[in-house]
Amino acid sequence: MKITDAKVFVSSPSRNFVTLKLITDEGIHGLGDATLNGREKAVVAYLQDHLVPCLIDRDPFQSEDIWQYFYRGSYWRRGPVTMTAIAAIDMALWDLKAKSLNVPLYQLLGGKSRASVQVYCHATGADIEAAVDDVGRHIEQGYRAIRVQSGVPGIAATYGVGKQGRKYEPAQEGMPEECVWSTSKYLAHVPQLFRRLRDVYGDRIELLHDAHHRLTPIEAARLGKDLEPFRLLWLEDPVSAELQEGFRLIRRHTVTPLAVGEVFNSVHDCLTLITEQLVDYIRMTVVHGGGITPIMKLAHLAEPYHVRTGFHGATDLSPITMAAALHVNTAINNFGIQEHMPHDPLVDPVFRHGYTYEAGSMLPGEEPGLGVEYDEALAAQYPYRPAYLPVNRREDGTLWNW
Ligand code: CS2
Ligand code: MG
Repeated sequence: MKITDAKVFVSSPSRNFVTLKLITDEGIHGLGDATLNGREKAVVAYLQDHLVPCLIDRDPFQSEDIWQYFYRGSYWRRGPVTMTAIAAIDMALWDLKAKSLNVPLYQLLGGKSRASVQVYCHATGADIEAAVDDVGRHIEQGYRAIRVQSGVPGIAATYGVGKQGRKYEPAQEGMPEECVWSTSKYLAHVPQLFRRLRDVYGDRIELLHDAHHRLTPIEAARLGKDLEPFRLLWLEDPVSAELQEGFRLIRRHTVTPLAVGEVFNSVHDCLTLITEQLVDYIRMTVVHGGGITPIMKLAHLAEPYHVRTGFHGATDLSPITMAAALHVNTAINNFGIQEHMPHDPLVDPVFRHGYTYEAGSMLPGEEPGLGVEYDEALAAQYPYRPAYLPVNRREDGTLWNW
């Protein structure tokens, strides 16, 4: 089998997605997600101008060699644009391989290690009581693990909390919104939120929280300590993730489990965190981490260090990445939990998928390959619209972590 053509699509059914389609001489095609929130066009150019021309006439079964060719061969390694582009190709190759063997992808990754994949959802509210109510709604939908974010008194807009009761979306059309951040107000507020949640719901559910990289290590250590009585499943992204050594300090002070990695794109970004057991869950996922090939290696590396996976699954990752994550999660031993932030209803008809949600868990489905089909005609009805994540400033105007 040979790759004869490749197409890169950009479509915006409610938000932007970049999709790669690899076409072969045997009439089978493979799909990959190439979406990098707020930087979509950079990945399109990287794929179209630099990678796709090198793919023509290659054997799509050689997924390892093709991955190494693009990773090692470029001289310029790593970085989110590069790794998202390589990830799209890698996903499409695995999709093609599994389709041509007529098996769901998880069968090629080790087969079924569990009956289903436990997911966590997002509950949010403008204030504590609104967040408590939203948690109740998600319990009714069957979720047993819930990430909770709420507005912070004195801060006008909090990332991760929808505006005017709407669901939040990790990008907004137009130029980036500028928000104001106060660490002291945040640190005083979050323990009150989780105290109330445990008062109302007891131990019926697992609770998670995302600090969105906004703290310093000693502030994160304080928050972790303050949250210990409320037994979180994890505290996510407590500090900006570049300085892995910063987690040593947090770890010395708190037994609140830690999760990190949604902005990582290489095993080198998490090597210290894993080998020193500084985190409990690693969140680097298929689309931004270079594809299924390196994510499987990452999971296997983490296994002896008691680090489990907790892959990123926000709405800016397309259903192709969700499908890939579910196949990986089904096969590996050290799966922890999967983020599930359901897409807008416009998305699923464009990316018809075999994966399903039921009672707090998901299944990858039994269709050959990833189990996703891309409706090109429908996608063409939703042209690209520039959209960005917000930026954050501290109260004195200093630019701060988003
Ligand atoms: C968040 C995301 O899902 C999460 O954990 O941190 O909303 C994240 O901010 C976006 O996916 C970034 O594109
Ligand atoms: Mg996050």
